[in-house]
Amino acid sequence: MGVIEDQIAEIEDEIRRTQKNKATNAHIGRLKAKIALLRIAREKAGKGGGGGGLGYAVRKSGHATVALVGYPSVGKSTLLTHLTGAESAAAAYEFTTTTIIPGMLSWRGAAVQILDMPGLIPGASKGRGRGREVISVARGADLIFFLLDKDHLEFRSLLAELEQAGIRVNGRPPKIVVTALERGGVEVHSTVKLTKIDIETAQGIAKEFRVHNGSIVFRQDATPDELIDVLAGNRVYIPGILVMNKADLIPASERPAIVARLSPWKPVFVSAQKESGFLELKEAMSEALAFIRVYVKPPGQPPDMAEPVILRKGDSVDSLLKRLPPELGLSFKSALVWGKSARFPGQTVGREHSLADQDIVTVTIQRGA
Ligand SMILES: Nc1nc2c(ncn2[C@@H]2O[C@H](COP(=O)(O)OP(=O)(O)OP(=O)(O)O)[C@@H](O)[C@H]2O)c(=O)[nH]1
Ligand SMILES: [Mg+2]
Repeated sequence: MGVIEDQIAEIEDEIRRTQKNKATNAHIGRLKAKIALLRIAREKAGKGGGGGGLGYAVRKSGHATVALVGYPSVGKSTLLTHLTGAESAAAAYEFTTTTIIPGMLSWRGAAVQILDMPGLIPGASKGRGRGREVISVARGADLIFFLLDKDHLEFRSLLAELEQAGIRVNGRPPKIVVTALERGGVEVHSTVKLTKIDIETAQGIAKEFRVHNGSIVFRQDATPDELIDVLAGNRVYIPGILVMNKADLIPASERPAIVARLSPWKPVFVSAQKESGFLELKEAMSEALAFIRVYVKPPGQPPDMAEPVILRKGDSVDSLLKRLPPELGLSFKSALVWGKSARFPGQTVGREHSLADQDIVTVTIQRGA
């Protein structure tokens, strides 16, 4: 264990020993902020000099990327192979997979890249196993499948590993705005009643992040951890789906107990080997990835309804332009939109406009460009 590791362990210990009450809130908040900062330092140190970025050379492709995360031997490689046809060796011993193996799944016109990964075990974020690399790939994914089998129902420790690396599964960015100023101390404002954090704690956490002057505006009843997430700034918010594999080994009578144990998560039961439950899994996947279909209508012609452009909810006209011939992006003037995202049919919009499912879009370009 490194020096940073020791420091983190020491502070975690101090938090455990500290009695939790009103008088110690601010102190605990600052300790948590210190841990967050040390973890950021650890990530930076772990990346080394060479290039940085992903530990593995995986190029994202398709409309979205799904990472398969789970303990060794739960059936990640079997699932990849049966879902996409990509070969990834499966075997009855642990750590069969030692690198990232991609496959492609076509579903309702969308191409989804699935990444098989080495098994993940607790301690991964501290560098155990291939954990660091697995986590860095998961960070870049658009969706995570947590694979379980009946001998590995305890997935919360893996979730904690991802949490420690700044990945917030099924979370949303906290509605907190921090603005740094030159002087005047740190002012705390809120548009809702704060029940989980007090002003002193918020100010103390901000100080740890070197925000000595400025304002913190809470638009939700946030926790100290959520304020730390906003100040740390390197968090990613990724949807996750629990996939209960090897369902062929689970008698129907045992399912309710498993469902109860995993609550409030709702697992999708599949058998990678027998290819059962795949339809439900793909439906859950495409819902989580929130694909939308946008039809392009060349000026003066009917829209091309046969080949929609696949985008994701919240994507803008700019994302659409990236999928069209580059000339359109370069000489872009405006877009005309018909459909749910338009205030009226044929509304003129700019690059920033968010599109909706089934929209029809005409791109107009500058003359002479
Ligand atoms: N009965 C049953 N066995 C399965 C199923 N899926 C996988 N297995 C078996 O479980 C064992 C492990 O499968 P793998 O696909 O290698 O598991 P993995 O998660 O990729 O394992 P690592 O690469 O070591 O992390 C193999 O013996 C598979 O045949 C399933 O749906 N049902
Ligand atoms: Mg494997």
